[in-house]
Amino acid sequence: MTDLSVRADNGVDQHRLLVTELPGPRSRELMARKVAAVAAGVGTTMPVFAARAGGGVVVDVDGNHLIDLGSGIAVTTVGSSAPRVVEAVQRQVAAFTHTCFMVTPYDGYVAVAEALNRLTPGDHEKRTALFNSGAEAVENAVKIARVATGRDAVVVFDHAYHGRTNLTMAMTAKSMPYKHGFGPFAPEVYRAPVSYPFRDHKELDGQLAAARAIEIIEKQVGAANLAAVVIEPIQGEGGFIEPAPGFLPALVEWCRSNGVVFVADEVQTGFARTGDMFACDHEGVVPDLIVTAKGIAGGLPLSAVTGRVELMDAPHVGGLGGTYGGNPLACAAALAAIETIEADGLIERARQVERLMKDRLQRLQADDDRIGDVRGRGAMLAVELVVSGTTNPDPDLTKTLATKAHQAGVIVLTCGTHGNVLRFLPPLAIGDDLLHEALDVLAEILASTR
Ligand code: PLZ
Repeated sequence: MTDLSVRADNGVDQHRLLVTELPGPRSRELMARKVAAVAAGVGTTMPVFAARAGGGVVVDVDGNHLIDLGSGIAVTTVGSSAPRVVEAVQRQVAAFTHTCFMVTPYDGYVAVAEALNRLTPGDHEKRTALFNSGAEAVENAVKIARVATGRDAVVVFDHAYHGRTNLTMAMTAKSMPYKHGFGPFAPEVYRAPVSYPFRDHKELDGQLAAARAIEIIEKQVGAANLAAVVIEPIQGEGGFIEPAPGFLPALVEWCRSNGVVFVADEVQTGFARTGDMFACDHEGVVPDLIVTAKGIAGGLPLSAVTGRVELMDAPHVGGLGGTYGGNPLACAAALAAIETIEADGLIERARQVERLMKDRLQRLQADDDRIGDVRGRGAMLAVELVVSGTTNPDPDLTKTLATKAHQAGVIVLTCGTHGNVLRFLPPLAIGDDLLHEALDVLAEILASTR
């Protein structure tokens, strides 16, 4: 029995409740206005408009309460109305909204830089620069690596996702919908094979997968031309692909001995999401530069590049920046989000979410050979769906399951190069009962599609 007395701090009842069909009449009306006013290229996962959100629930404009297993794509890790974030932003908005850090700086920016220098992997001397979006931070990491090394080339991986700007489109692997028709793309971006345990030969362990990538890099790019290797420690949009143990450490070692900057794109994996503060921590990987965004600021737009002082200080004064980068509201939110992660033990909470969800997903898998793989870490988990008795991707089933989950009031997202991965990214403010209920819904839907 769900405890209806449980409420998020902003009063949102923590239970699933459907008072209309989904989408309800108000959402339909708003969707008609959206179609008439918003560019068609900006799609939506669900045709349901949000009114409030908190804890593990999004309330729509018709009063339906949806269980949130998406966190607005891994952003609201501390919750979508985390009390410390709300309070800090309210205090800051009353003080001032913007001066531009490049004009008259303010302490919030410096404090976020100090926090990132302290929290990111490695105890070397670091510096940080702040930006607005994940893509913008990835671009800046490449700028920094290029100026520091005097080299041009950048290596990324199969299934990678790094953003939608011109350079990051070149770095992103998947054509549709991210790149199709939007070229020409930035030059000097090369792609290497990643480690994908579910689809690689069983003998291809992390070391061998790294050796395969390194051989291609050496032959097709040449270490002497290579500024940076950029990789998501667990790939996000590409399918929640967790490389075999040893893959990332071997790549780092090769980068170190060849003067290549190793850049971890932790935009999706960062800030307690994977059961470590950063996914790199899992294997003790120390990136030269780390790119963060999403979970950093409880929903306000902020991103960062943090790294070795000698790399970060390579660009000339005035070479890095932007009008809004490190906006005071976003910095206040980030400091409050970081405090929430540390004070509320959210890293441990992510590990609890993993234990609860993985156990149930693995039990579903034991009875259903369409679940080819259950994977991920912390509150970044996924199932890869395949045609029964094969490893062939089943994007149609994935789409059907997602749509049925949405209609039942559970927000889930899909991902993967083949669109056959159902991913789960609950906010860490969600309760166990809601996780169980969402998994009950998933189990029913799986049974109904057999
Ligand atoms: N790097 C690893 O996951 C953003 C994209 C959703 P921005 N992922 C969600 C979509 O369809 O646009 C992402 C990421 C990784 C970079 C980015 C880009 O971050 O803040 O969206 O620019």
